[in-house]
Amino acid sequence: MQFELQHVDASSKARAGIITTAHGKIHTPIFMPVGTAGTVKAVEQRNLHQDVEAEIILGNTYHLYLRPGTQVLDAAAGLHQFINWHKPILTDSGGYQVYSLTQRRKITEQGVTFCSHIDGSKHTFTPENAVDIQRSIGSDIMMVLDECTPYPCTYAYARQSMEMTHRWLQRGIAQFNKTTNDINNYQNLFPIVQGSIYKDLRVQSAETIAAANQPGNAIGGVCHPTGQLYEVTEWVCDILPNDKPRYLMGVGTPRDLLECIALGVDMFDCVMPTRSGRNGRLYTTEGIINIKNKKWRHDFSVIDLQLNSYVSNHYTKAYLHHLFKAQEILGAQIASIHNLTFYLSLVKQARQHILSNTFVPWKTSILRKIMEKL
Ligand code: PRF
Repeated sequence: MQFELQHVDASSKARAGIITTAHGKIHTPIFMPVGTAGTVKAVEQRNLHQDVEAEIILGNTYHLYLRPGTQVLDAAAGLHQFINWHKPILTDSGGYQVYSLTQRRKITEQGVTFCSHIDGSKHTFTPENAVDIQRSIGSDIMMVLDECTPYPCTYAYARQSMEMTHRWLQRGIAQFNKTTNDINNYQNLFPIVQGSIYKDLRVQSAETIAAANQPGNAIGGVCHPTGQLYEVTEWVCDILPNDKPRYLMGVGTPRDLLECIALGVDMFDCVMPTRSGRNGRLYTTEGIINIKNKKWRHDFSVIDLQLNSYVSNHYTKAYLHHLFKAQEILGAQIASIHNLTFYLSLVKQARQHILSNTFVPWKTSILRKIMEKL
């Protein structure tokens, strides 16, 4: 994997770059739609290409391992073939989903043992098999197994957990280095910074992760309120190497994206555009809409004239309101495609403004508009 840092904004730390993978180029800053179980929920791959213009999507080791399982993925020659998506894929390592989805789980030095949320069956993820499963998936970027500390979390717990995540990193790298993959020869492994909200731990973790010298680096564990999200992101970005992409995991709102781009983050993923879409919450260039609200019942203007995707500039708010009221599946589809188009368009505009050194004034003016509730 190659990362070309093209430009750093003159009045912030925002960066524009290009990542080259075996499945094509990614222009950063980028947002990655979340395709948990081999599907970006309610959005067909063709729409991801043609409407959303996604350059990379996410998959989850946890879900894909439980279903369809590595036997099917191996027989299909990997996830790209299986789902008919031939651009880059990043997979999360499974740890985070174990912590957020399963009730009974046990974390030890060896790994994490959990019961499937599907049928209760017992499984163990280790730093080694997390790499092996992601080899079967064939993702372009795989993540190491980590522990995402809960929030809030004591200093003592955060330190112990971070140290274990660092030991898991060494095991993950060792496994990565002694395995290969016929279906994707150019897989990459990203380590993850942890350390909760404690500055000395975050600094120590960022230094350890930088020293691991992988092709890109991720920032995890930032599930906490906005103020600390920006603070933690800034501490870590200032330490992670400039010549490698930085991925902030699971973030966030349009505001979070722009504020963290300003701090030097290059990659984001979040379920927000798709999950909010399924709930009838739309991000538009005019502001935020709850399409279920009766004020849209007679509004025959299109969802968003300024976005390029077909659904945004052909279907009316009144029609989408009706689909949600009638609980029609098409409502969730249109809203998900629309919201993803909005997110991808936002990072694309951010990139253009970084390249022309107008990012900071643009960010201020656009945030005022798009975060307003309509
Ligand atoms: N670790 C992993 N995946 C994640 C996170 C993390 O810390 C987050 C942060 N909340 C989202 N996804 N492996």
